[in-house]
Amino acid sequence: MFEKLVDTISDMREKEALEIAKAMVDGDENPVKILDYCSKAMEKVGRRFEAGEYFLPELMMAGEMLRQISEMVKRKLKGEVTLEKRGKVLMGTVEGDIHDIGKDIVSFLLDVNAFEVRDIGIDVPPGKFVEEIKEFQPQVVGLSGLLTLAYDSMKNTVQAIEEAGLRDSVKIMIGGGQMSEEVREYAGADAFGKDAMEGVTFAKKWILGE
Ligand code: B12
Repeated sequence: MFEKLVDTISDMREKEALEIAKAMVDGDENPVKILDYCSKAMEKVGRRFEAGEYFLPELMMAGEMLRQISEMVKRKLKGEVTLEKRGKVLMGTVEGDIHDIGKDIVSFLLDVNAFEVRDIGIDVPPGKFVEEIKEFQPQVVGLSGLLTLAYDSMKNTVQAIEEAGLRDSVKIMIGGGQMSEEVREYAGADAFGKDAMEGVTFAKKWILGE
């Protein structure tokens, strides 16, 4: 079933992919595992794009399929959990980058794990992060980015937070397709998360000491 999901998404068989996803969500499959396999499918799509087999319309279609599947999973998880919020996380995709599927997954996994999340969207300039930190006062800031140009945006964002005198009040995590431990070091962030669950793990560690 999981392999079929990966194949239908990466082969752009939208109707089938959504049907399979729905059957999995309605069945007893682990919702987080469904999203993991969707990410695998997106990697495949990305490789085909790189190889010149796919173009922008395919990227967009894949993005749309994943958004719909995320919504199904989200509804299912939302129905299962209602917990009192136990800390605040500010999430955004950094300046120059408009990819938001991964960020949205991180945001809603944090949400269902009882964190109050303020998601400030895509292409967010460093100054906007600073403004929002002042207003929302999160303990954790999550920066998402999928483009190599996001490396510098992440660095600039961390720098702006530091210049505003707010660096000691927040822990900063980064993530997204092209990110790595090296980028974390370059940007001056506190942690790099390879998937959305790691984002939840960091928030639990930093906010709840778990
Ligand atoms: C779908 C897609 C798009 C869609 C995005 C739709 C949307 N609403 O997001 C559209 C069509 C808009 C798009 C546009 C472009 N794209 Co694009 N896109 C992709 C694709 C195929 C999938 C991305 C995705 O959604 N993955 C699935 C999600 C779930 O994975 P994820 O984001 O990595 O998130 C997971 C983890 O990384 C983590 N995570 C994410 N954020 C965070 C944050 C924190 C704090 C933590 C802890 C964890 C975390 O959790 C998530 C779940 O586990 C990738 C290929 C790839 N391999 O990534 C290319 C890719 C990212 N795009 C690419 C490119 C080049 C572009 C364009 C420049 C194309 C163009 N010529 O216009 C534009 C960029 C425009 C811009 N300024 O941003 C390149 C980037 C290359 C590079 N080195 O910079 C890629 C890698 C494709 C490729 N192989 O060439 N794209």
